[in-house]
Amino acid sequence: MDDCIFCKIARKEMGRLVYDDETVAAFDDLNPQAPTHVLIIPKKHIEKLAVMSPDDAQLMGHILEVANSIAAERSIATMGYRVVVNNGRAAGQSVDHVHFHLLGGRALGWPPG
Ligand code: DGP
Repeated sequence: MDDCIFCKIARKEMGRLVYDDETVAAFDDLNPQAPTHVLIIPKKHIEKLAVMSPDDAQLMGHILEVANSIAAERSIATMGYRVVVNNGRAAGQSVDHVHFHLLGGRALGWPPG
């Protein structure tokens, strides 16, 4: 998608990736809500979680593996961390390219707001 900001980041036209492979990219959130706040995305443009297809299941599972390895790299794995997907406006989704938030490095409250 030409005008999608996360597609541009995945294509390295802006920002800086902290993880990059054939199908997945990750970068630090512009507005971090925790000491570690990384966004992990499929390079394929998928608007939101709800519209993923069965063919995307492996890709989504791979994103969770990437989340685990970034958490280990950032030394937040032992303490605990959270992986969040906001789906739709009422859930707080503001960018229409599915993204997994990896949050950690502090105690995280529950339930979320
Ligand atoms: P959400 O509200 O779930 O759609 O999360 C979108 C996140 O994306 C939000 O935490 C801020 C972040 N974000 C928006 N634009 C940019 C950007 O251009 N660069 C980076 N690194 N993060 C962005």
